[in-house]
Amino acid sequence: MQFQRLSSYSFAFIILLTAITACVSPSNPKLAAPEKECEQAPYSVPLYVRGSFNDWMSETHPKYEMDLNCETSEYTVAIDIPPLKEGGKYAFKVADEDWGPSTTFSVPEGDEPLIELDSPKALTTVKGPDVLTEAGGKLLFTLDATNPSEPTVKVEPTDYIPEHPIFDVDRLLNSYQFENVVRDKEWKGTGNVSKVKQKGQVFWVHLDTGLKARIEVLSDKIVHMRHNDTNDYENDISYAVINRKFDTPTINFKEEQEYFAIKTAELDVEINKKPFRVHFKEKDGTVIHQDLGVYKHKTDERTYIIKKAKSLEGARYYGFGERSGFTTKKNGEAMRNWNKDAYGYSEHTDNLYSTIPFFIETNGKFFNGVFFDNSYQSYFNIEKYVEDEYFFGATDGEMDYYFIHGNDSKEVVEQYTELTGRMQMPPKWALGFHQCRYSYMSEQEIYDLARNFREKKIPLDTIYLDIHYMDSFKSFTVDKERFPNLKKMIKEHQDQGFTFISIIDPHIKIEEGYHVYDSGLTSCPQAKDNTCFVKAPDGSLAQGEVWPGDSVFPDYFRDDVIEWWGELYRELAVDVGIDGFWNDMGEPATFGGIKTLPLDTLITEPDQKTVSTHAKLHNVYGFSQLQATLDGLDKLRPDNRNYVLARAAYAGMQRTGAIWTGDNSSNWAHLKMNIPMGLNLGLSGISMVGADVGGFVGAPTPELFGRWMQLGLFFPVYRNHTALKSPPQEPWVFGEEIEKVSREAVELRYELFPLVYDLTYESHKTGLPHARPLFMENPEDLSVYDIDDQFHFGDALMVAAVVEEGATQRKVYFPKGKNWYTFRGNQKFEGGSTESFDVDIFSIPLFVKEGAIIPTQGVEQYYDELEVNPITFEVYPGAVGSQYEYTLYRDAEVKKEYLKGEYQELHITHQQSASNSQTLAFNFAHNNYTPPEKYMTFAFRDAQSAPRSVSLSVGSVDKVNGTDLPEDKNGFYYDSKTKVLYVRLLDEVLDNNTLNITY
Ligand code: MIG
Repeated sequence: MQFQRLSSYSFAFIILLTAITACVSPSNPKLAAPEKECEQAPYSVPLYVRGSFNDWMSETHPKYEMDLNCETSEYTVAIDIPPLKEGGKYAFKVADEDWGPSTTFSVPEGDEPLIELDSPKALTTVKGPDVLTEAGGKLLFTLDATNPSEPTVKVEPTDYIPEHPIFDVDRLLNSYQFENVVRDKEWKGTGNVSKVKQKGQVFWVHLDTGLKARIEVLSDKIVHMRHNDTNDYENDISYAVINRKFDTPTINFKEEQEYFAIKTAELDVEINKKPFRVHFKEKDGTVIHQDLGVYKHKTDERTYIIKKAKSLEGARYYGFGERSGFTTKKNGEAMRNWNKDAYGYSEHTDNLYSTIPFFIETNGKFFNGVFFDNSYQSYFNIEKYVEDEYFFGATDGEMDYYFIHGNDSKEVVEQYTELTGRMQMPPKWALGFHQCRYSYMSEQEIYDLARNFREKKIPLDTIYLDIHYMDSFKSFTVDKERFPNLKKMIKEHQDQGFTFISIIDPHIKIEEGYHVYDSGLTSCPQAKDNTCFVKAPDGSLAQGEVWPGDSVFPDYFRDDVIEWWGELYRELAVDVGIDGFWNDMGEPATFGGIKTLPLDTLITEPDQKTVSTHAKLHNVYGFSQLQATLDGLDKLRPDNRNYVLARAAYAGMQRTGAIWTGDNSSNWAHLKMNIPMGLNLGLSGISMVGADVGGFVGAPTPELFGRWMQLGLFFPVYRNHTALKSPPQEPWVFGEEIEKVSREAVELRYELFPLVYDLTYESHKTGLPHARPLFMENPEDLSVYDIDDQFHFGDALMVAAVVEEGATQRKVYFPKGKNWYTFRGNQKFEGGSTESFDVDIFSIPLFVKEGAIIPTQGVEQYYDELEVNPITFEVYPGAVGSQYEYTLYRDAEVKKEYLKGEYQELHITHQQSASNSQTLAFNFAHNNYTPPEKYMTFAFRDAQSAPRSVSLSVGSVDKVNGTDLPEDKNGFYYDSKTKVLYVRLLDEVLDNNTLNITY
C-alpha cells in the first residue's frame, strides 16, 4: 500500500487578471486597479483582479500592486507570495488562451526558485518570486496592455488540498490525510455497539459512547444511515430527498456473535459490534462495501465528521456532480463541495457552482451509489492518499448517507432520483437551440440577431437577455433606454417563433425607491420586522457587494419570502411575456473576501422555524432561490411548464430546472471537458445540462467554435454564450464554412428532436440522463470505463464528436458484444474493434447500435414551425433473435396537460426474428393525445435485398410504384441503391399491430 504523505502545507490561490473595457462593464470598485489611462494603450482601462484569492486559505489575502506604464503600455504586477514551509510547493501556470504546461518550484530554504514559462502573448515578463523562503516572496510580472486577450496567471499547489478560508488549516489538512486523522488523538471513532433495537424499518444502534446511530432500511436496496452527536433524530431536514417511501422491504433481523445482520431480499447489512461498522454484502456473501468507520473531530464551534471505506477491488468512481477535468472517472482525486463563482475555471479547479454529493462506485460487476446528504462544506477523497480506500466528510453536521445497491449504473441513478426527484417535462422549446451573450445591449441588437438567424436559416428557438436588460443590474427592472419597448419587441419575436429567457440575480440592491428593495423590507410577516432578507447575527441585514452595488439577499426558504419573490415575476412573466428565466450568481456570489456572504449569516430552514448559518446553507442557497422562482412562476402561470436555467445548485435540483456549467473558456481543453462534466452531472441525477457552446471566457477559433456546435447538440441544454468583452460569437461571424458547419449541427439537433424529447420523457420517468457514459450502456465491456471522448445519447446512439484541434482522423472504439452502424448508413462495425475515420470540419461521427430504432423528423427553424412534421424512424438490423424496445412520447409540448394524462406513449418493439426477417410490434401504452401527424415512416437500413413480403398482422401495406409514399395509406418501396426499405404506416393502424418483413 502506498501512502503519500504531505510533508507540509500546500497553498492555493488563483489570480485572474483581466483587462476589461470600461464602458459596458459592471464596475468592481473594491478591487482597486490603476485608474490611469494612457493614450497609446487601447486597453488602458482598469486592469482588475477578479475571482481572486477565493482559494486562499488564510483570511489575509495576498497583497498585490499594479501599475500601468504609459510609455511601454505595460502593466507591472507584483503579488506577494505568502509564507511557504519547507517542502511546500507551488505550481505555476501562466497562460493566454490555452493553458500552457505548468512548472513547479519547491522551496527548500535558500533554493533558487525555478520558473519556466511559455511565452504567452499577453505576458511580457515574469520574474521572481525573488526570494521565496518561509517568509514568502514576491512574484513580479508585466502584462502587455495593448493585448486584448485575457491574460491569466494562476498559482496552484501541486497537491491540491481543498479547504476553506475560515477553517483551521492544520485540522483541515489532517482531515484530508486520513492516516493522520486516525493517528491524531483528537479524531475519535464512534465506539462499540452495545445493542441494536428494531422498530419496523428503523434500527437504532446504541453505542457505548452513549450516542446512537439510526439505520433505516428504505427498500430492499437502499439503506439510510445517520449518526450525530446530539441523539436528536427528530428533525430530518433534507434539501434533496423528497421521497422516502419505497416498496416495503422484506427484513430479516438477527444478532450474531460479532455483528447484527439485517437481511433484505437484495442486500445484507452487517452491523459490526466492535468497533461499530456498517458493511454491505451481496446475497452470496460478497462484501460490496466494507466500512472503515465514522470519525469525528470536535472543536468548540463544530464537529468535523468523516467516513472511511475500503474500495471495491478494481473500483472506479463517477458522478460527484459538477467536476472539471478531462476524465469522467475520479479515482485519485480529492474533491470539495462548496458552491463557488468559478469564473474562468480550469481543469484543475476543484469545486464549481453546485454541490451534488453523490457518486457511483463500480468495478463493472457491482454498482453502488453513495449519497452523502450533508450541506456543509464537504469533500470526497477517492484513493488520493491511501490506495484502495476512500473517505468523505464535512466540516460540520451529521454523517448522513444513503447506500444504494444497483445491478447496473442505470438502476443506481434510477433509485437516487427516486429519492431526490426527477425532472418535469420542460417546454419543448427549451430543447431547441438557444442563443445568448453577455449581453445583447439593445432592442436593435435583438432584432438584428433574430433576423440573421431566420435569414441564414440556422434554427433557433430561444434568445437570452443578460444583465444589461435591467436598469443598473437590478433584478426585476428594465433599462428603458436600451429596451424602451421590451414587451413589443418580445411579442414581435414570439410571433416569429422565438421564445425569450431573461436573467434574474438573487442579490437586491440597497436603494430606497427600488421597488424590490422597498417591498422586501416590508412584505414578509414571518420576520418580526417584516423583512424578506437574510440577517447578520446582530440582526442587521447581511450585505454583499455584487453587480448593482451593495446588496441584500432574500431568505428563500421562508414561505412569506417565496410568496413575495414569486410575485415579483408578474411583470416580466405575465405582462411582458418572458417565457423562461435564468438564475445566476446564486452561490450566492459576491465580490471580494470569501466571495460569498459571511458564514455566520442567518438563514431560515425549510421547516420555517429553525434558523441556521450560511455555513450550513451556503450550498443550498441557489437551490432555494430556484425553488422559490419555480413556485412563483407556477402560481403566476399555472398551466405553463415553467423553465428555469440555473448555475448554483444542490442535489435534487433536477426537479426544478436545468443547469449549465458556468463560465468555461473558449479553448480546446474546455471543449473536451464538456463531455466528462456533462456525463458526471447526468450520473448525479441532473439530465438537463449543457456548457456554454463556443466557450464563455475568451474567443474561440472558427474551428473550435464549429466543433463545439457539433458536440453541444448532444447535450439537452444547447446554448451559445460568451462573455462581456468577448467578440461576437454568433454562428456566422466565423466565415461561411463555419456558418455551414453550425447550421448542419443545429439542423441535426432539430432532426433528432423526437429522440431528444423522448429521452427527456425517459428522464422524467426514470431519472436517466440523455448523455450517458459508455459504461452505462455497455457495462460488461471493461474497456469503456475509461473512455472520455465518446458517449451515448440515449441507449442507442454513440457520439464520437471531434474534439481535437486540427483533426483529420477520428479513432472510434466500438463497445463489445454488439455490432454498430454508421448513423443513417449501412456501414457496419464489429464490437470490440477500433476504427479510424477520416474527418473534415463538417464531420460529426455518429453511430448506432445494431437492432436500434431512432426517430427523426424534418428540420424546422424552431420547434413548432411546421404544424405537421411526420417522424421517420431509422431502423437498423439486429443480431438474430435480438429485441429492441423504443417508446415514442407525444404531447402538447409546452403546457402541463401531460400531468393530467393527456399524452400518447407508443411502444415499439423491433425484433430480428431471423437473418431475413424483421418485425416491428406496436402498442399504445397510453393514448390520450392525438398528434397532428397521421403517419410515420420506417427506414430499414442495410436491407440487402428487396423484401419478399411486407405485411401487417391487421391491415395491408402496398408496394408503391416509384418513391412517393402516400399520405393516406400504408405503403412501401425499396431503394436498391442505398439498400433502404421505406415503409409508411398510418397511426390509426398501429395499435396492437405488427409489421412483418421478410427478405
Ligand atoms: O460574473 O450575467 O455565469 O453566464 O453572462 C458575471 C453576466 C455574471 C455570470 C454567468 C454568465 C453571465 C454573467 N454572469
